[in-house]
Amino acid sequence: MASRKSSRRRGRPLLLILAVVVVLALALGLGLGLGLQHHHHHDSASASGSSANLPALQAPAEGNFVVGSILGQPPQTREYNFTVEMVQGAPDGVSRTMLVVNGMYPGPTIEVNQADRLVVNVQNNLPNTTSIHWHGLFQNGTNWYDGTSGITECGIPPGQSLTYNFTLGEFSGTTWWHAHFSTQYTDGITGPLIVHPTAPSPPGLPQWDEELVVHMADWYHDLSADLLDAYLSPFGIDGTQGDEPVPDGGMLNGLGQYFAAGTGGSYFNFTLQRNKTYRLRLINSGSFASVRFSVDGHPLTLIEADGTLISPTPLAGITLAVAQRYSVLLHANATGSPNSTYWMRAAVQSDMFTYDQPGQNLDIRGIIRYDDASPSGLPGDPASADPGSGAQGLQDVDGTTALVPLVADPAPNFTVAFPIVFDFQNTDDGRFLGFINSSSWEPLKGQSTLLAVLGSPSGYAPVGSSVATGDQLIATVDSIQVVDIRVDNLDDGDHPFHLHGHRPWIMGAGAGRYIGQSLNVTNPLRRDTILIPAYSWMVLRFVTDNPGLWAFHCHLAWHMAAGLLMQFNSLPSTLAGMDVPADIVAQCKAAK
Ligand SMILES: *[C@@H]1O[C@H](CO)[C@@H](O)[C@H](O)[C@H]1NC(C)=O
Ligand SMILES: *[C@@H]1O[C@H](CO)[C@@H](O)[C@H](O)[C@H]1NC(C)=O
Ligand SMILES: *[C@@H]1O[C@H](CO)[C@@H](O)[C@H](O)[C@H]1NC(C)=O
Ligand SMILES: *[C@@H]1O[C@H](CO)[C@@H](O)[C@H](O)[C@H]1NC(C)=O
Ligand SMILES: *[C@@H]1O[C@H](CO)[C@@H](O)[C@H](O)[C@H]1NC(C)=O
Ligand SMILES: *[C@@H]1O[C@H](CO)[C@@H](O)[C@H](O)[C@H]1NC(C)=O
Ligand SMILES: *[C@@H]1O[C@H](CO)[C@@H](O)[C@H](O)[C@H]1NC(C)=O
Ligand SMILES: *[C@@H]1O[C@H](CO)[C@@H](O)[C@H](O)[C@H]1NC(C)=O
Ligand SMILES: *[C@@H]1O[C@H](CO)[C@@H](O)[C@H](O)[C@H]1NC(C)=O
Ligand SMILES: *[C@@H]1O[C@H](CO)[C@@H](O)[C@H](O)[C@H]1NC(C)=O
Ligand SMILES: *[C@@H]1O[C@H](CO)[C@@H](O)[C@H](O)[C@H]1NC(C)=O
Ligand SMILES: [Cu+2]
Repeated sequence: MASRKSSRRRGRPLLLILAVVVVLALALGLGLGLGLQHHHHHDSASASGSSANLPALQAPAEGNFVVGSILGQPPQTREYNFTVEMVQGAPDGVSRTMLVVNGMYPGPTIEVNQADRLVVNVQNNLPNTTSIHWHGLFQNGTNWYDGTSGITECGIPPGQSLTYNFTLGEFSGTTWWHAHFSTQYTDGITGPLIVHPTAPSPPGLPQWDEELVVHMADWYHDLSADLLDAYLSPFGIDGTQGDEPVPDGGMLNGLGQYFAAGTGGSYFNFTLQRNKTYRLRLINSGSFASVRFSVDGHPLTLIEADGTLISPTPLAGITLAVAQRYSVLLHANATGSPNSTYWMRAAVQSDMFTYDQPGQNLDIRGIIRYDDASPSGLPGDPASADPGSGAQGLQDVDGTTALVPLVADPAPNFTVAFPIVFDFQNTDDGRFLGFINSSSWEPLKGQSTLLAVLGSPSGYAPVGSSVATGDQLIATVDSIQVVDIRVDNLDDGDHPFHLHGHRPWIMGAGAGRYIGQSLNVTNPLRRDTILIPAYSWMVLRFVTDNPGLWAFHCHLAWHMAAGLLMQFNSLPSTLAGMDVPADIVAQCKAAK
């Protein structure tokens, strides 16, 4: 178990400064220089020797991002075949080894209606274990298909396969799927997941004609396993323990622009029909940075946040924290550009970056092209990001406090509260890890928490909160209760926390610590990924009516891998009467 020692981060203790000096001297002495770790293949022709035989990444097709045609179809089972594999790709002009599904980045868009059954056969052709998580879905009665390595499964071993088979339940809206093993999704194992509602649209929801998906991310030129090693090493990636790997660029629907390497990749193009209204489903599938989305010449109207419909809110642009989603409406009637083309912008936000990344380009773009535009015309004036005359005075909005759900969904009164604190700490073995209370999570070896709980329903993680073997901080509730998670962020960074299997109400938030401030029960926002700002408190509320082990973690890939994760164990007595599929149990045995 990793026990903590001190909680200093960017106020460096003298010891660490000395250690950095020693390492600098060593590195110089060995002729390594600094920065070697993270820009060794900026030449687009270069690739690591082992990648010579890898298949090539496919170019993203516009059709993978057009959805909506299945809306209204009768309930049915929709089947997808996923092959997870290594490919060689240069999505921003820089060649690297990527981990992807079916040779595509982003992977195939999954599109279902809420009453459907989804079956995904996943074949793992990687040299490492993998698993696929269906972000934001409830998995009510099928906790074992949540896809969380170490928690609900042990991962699919190399060469093996697993069929995920579940219904959608309460969720409808915009979400995504991604690998949930270490930092693997950072390398490309992600894609959109769109769930259309079966219920009719509520009054007040504006109509649209077409639906498009915009899947955005920050982007690294190195394999995440290597970046993670450097991040968790005694001296950190840049000489300072805890400084997260800084991305080289970003992606919009699988294309980015990295000009330092030469051509700078390409731009993703959407063709729009004049006078139609489009629902753009925005996803930040990245690992570290928030992304601000806007479209030159077009004001936007926000209507959805993480599956919750929002009272229509006009805005100039919107910033998505990692793993958050929004839907915005865009009316295609702009006239300002002679070529009838406009930039879509995915501006990668640098506020969390702690060191310079040479060559970095954070100004990531795609193109919206009207059907009356010449096929080769580029948008004018690249420097202008003006949302147009219709957007005078429009602001962005805060995704935690400023959004009002379209359909009132008042929170029930809480019955049980779990206070927690989180921060980053040095351990007594010299590591620098994320802690919730005094635990830094590590996946169990050859076992999932789910199987551990099933093996000992009252003993492994008794009702209440406890720290089980291997730093598993688990809060167990064995009856239907309304839980308040009272979070104090004691860290100097903002963290997008995600609760699996639920869409909690955000009951209140503010600077400092939670000392009983009043909460908002009237119509608080519900969303599954919530940005918790530095040095602040937040109260999240959910109902334990969904049996299983549910991870609650920071979605920054580096922080989750550094242990910033705890689990809720809901209704273990109900779970004890359910059978975990034999293949999932067998894959845990294989992982031993
Ligand atoms: C998935 O693969 C199986 C076996 O190869 C095949 O029978 C099935 O048609 C495939 N399904 C889809 C949706 O491609
Ligand atoms: C999926 O689960 C349903 C319900 O348990 C079952 O009827 C069906 O056969 C399963 N499908 C596959 C492909 O395993
Ligand atoms: C597989 O895991 C090992 C150990 O973490 C790592 O060194 C290696 O880079 C990983 N391979 C890939 C393709 O991610
Ligand atoms: C779009 O709407 C404008 C204003 O109503 C109209 O003048 C124009 O003809 C329309 N264009 C198309 C292609 O429908
Ligand atoms: C585009 O349509 C919006 C209403 O959706 C209107 O407010 C705006 O003036 C129109 N812009 C142009 C250039 O016609
Ligand atoms: C998108 O359109 C621009 C302008 O016509 C073009 O330069 C670019 O190659 C297109 N992108 C792709 C991926 O085809
Ligand atoms: C229109 O597109 C062409 C071809 O890409 C480009 O040369 C021209 O500068 C564009 N016009 C404007 C006003 O940007
Ligand atoms: C919730 O609590 C408030 C005050 O604390 C009380 O007025 C209200 O009746 C309670 N609601 C329910 C459903 O118990
Ligand atoms: C976290 O620590 C606080 C303070 O020691 C304690 O009151 C709380 O119960 C702990 N939370 C959990 C989930 O164990
Ligand atoms: C509670 O949240 C709603 C948004 O859902 C907002 O309109 C209202 O002003 C908030 N009330 C308080 C007391 O903060
Ligand atoms: C989960 O299913 C149970 C039993 O069908 C139901 O009572 C409960 O409300 C469901 N919870 C969610 C979150 O869907
Ligand atoms: Cu974090």
